[in-house]
Amino acid sequence: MGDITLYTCSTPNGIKVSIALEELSLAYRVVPIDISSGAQKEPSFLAINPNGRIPAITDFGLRVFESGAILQYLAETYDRDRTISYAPGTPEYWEQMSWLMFQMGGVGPMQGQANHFRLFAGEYSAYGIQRYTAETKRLYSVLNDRLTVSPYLAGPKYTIADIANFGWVRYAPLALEINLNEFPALKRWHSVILERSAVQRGLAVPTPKSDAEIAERYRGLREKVDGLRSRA
Ligand SMILES: N[C@@H](CCC(=O)N[C@@H](CS)C(=O)NCC(=O)O)C(=O)O
Repeated sequence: MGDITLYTCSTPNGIKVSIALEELSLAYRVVPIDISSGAQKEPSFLAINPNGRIPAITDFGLRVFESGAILQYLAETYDRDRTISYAPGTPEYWEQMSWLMFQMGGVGPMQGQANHFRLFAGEYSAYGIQRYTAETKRLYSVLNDRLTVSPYLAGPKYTIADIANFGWVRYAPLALEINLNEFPALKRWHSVILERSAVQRGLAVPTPKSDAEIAERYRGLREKVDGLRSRA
C-alpha cells in the first residue's frame, strides 16, 4: 500500500506529515532536507515542491506539497477506515476542513512570522515580535475556546485538523516561550496528543531530538536576536 517518499525536516510543518503517516501505519521512505543549508532550493527538490519548502511527498509518481494538501491526500487516499479523518461531505468533514485551513492560513503564517522575528531576524524588531506573538496567542485562544467545548477540533475524533495544529502548538513553548497554562483546554489537548505512540514516532522523523535539545537551540537563537537589540 503506497509508494511514499517523504521529504522533510524536524519542523512544525514537517512533523505533521510524519505523524499522519505513522498514525495510518503506512510504509514510507524519508529523505531528510537540511533547510539550514538551503537543500530545499536545489533544482532536484524544486521539481517536487516549486515553492522550495518542506514537507513534500511523492507517491507512485505523483507529487504533493503544502502540508495541508498532503494531510488531505493521505486521508482521502489511505484512511479508508477513517481513523484520523471524517468522510468527505459530512458536517464533521467540513468542521475538520475549517480547522485545518485555520491552521494553514492562520496559526502557521502568524507563528512562522513570530518565529522569524524572535529567532532568525537579522535585526531586532520589538514591533515584529510583539505583533506576531500576540496574534499567535489570539489564535491559540480561539483553539482553546473550541477545545473547551469539544475534545478535538473537528468533534469527538482526533483528526488531521488536530495533527496540523499540534505541529505548531508543540513548538510554541520551546521557541516563543508561550506558556500553555494560559490556555488550559489547549494544554490538555496537547498533552493527550503527545502521549500517542504514533505521534512520538512521527516526532522522531527525520532526526530524534529531545525537548531539552530543541529548547537549547532556540534559547541560543533568541539570545542572538536579543544581542542585536542595542543596534535597533
Ligand atoms: N505552507 C507551507 C509552509 C512550508 C514551510 O514554511 N516550511 C518551512 C519549514 S516549517 C521551510 O521549508 N522553510 C525553509 C524556507 O523557508 O526556505 C506548508 O504548510 O507546507
